Amino acid sequence: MNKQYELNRKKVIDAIEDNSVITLFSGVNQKSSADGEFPFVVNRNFYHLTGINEPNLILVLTKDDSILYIEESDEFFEKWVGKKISKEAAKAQSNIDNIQYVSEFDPAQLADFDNKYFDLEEDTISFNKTISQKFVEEHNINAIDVYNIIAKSRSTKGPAEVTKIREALEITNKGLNRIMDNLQPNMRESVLEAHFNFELGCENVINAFDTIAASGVNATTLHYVTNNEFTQDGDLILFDLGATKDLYCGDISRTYPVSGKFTPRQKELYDMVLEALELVIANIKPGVTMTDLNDLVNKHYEKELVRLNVIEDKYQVKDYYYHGVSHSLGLDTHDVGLSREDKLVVGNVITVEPGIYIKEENIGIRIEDNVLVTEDGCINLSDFIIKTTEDIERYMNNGEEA
Ligand SMILES: [Mn+2]
Repeated sequence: MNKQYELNRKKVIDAIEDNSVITLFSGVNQKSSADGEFPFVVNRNFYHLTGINEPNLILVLTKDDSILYIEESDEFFEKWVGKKISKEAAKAQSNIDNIQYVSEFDPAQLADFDNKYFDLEEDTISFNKTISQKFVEEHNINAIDVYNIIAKSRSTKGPAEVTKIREALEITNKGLNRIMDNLQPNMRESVLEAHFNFELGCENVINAFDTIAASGVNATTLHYVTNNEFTQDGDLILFDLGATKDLYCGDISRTYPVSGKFTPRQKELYDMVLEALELVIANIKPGVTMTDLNDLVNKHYEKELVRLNVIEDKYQVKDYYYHGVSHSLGLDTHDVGLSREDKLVVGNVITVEPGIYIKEENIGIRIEDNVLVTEDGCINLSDFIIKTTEDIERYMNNGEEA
C-alpha cells in the first residue's frame, strides 16, 4: 500500500511546474469542550499523499524530494495519551525516506522556490481560517492553491486503493447481514444501527458517515439519521451506511422488509429500482458522465412509474425521485475531484444509487452499489452484498421459503 502513496505523490508533483514546492499540514486536534476533543480528522489530501493519520505533521514535496516532518516522542504525552508516530513507522507507512522532526521545519526553506503551493481549502474542520491560510499570512507567502490538483489525483484510484474500498465493503456486508439477522417488528431503528456498529467495532474501523436506518415513511426523508422510531410489521426499512478501511469508504444502501417478506406491491416497486440500478451499471464506461447516468434513471422511471400507477405523467418523476444517481467515492464518502459533468475515466470509483420515495404509500426504497470504471465498462465492487428480493427473503428466513 505504501507504494500507492508514492504513486499519488508522483501524480501530484508531475502536475506542477519545475522549481515548485508543495507544503501540506495533516491537521490539528479540535477541542469539543473544556475537557474533550473531537476525534481527530486528518486532512484527506495529506492522507492521500502519505497514508498517515496523525495530527501536527507537515509534508514538503518538490520534484526532487519528499520530506515528512513528525513530532518528537514525548514521555509525558506517552504516559497520558500514547505514543506518537516514530520515524520508522512514518517511513514504513508513507514510503518517504526523509523523515525529520517538526522542530526542524524552517519556513525560510521555501523562499527559493518560484511557486509555493499550499492546500488553502483544507477539508479539515476549521471554523475560521485553515492552517495553511494562517501560515501563509503569518509568513507573508504568495501562495498558490494546490487543492484542485490533489482533488483530481484523488478521483482516480490505484489498485491498492480499490482493494481498501473492497475491504470496507466486506465489513459493510457483515454489518448488513447482522442487521438482517436481527431485524423484526417493534425494534427501535437505532438498535439496528447498533448491530451494524458492532461489526465495525469488531473490525476496529469507523463509519464512513452517519448511518441512515429509516423505516416506513421515514425513508422518504433522504438524510434521516435520528433513527429513533420503531419498526412496524409490513413496512420496509431503508439502510444507507458504510464502513471504512484505512479511511477508504464504502457507501451502500439496502432496503429490507421488516417482517422478512415483501408484499407484492413492495416487490414490484423494489424491482423497478433494481432495474434502474442494473441499467445504470450496464451503461457505465469511460466517456459517459454521471448526468448521463441520471438521465437513464429518469427515463426508466417516466415509463415505469406510470405503469405502476404512481404518477400520471412523466413530469411528476421529480416528486418521487429527487437526488442524483451517482457520486464519486474514496477517502470521502462524497469524494472530490469528479463533477457530474466530467467524463468518467478508468480508475474512477462511483456509487450507483437509484431510489424511489412514495410518501402516500409509506415507502422509500434505495439500492446502492459501488463500482470501479474500467476500460470497457465497470466492475461492481459490492456485487456480493445480496440485493434481490428472493435473496433477501431467503436470507431473512434462514434459507427457508418465506
Ligand atoms: Mn451514496
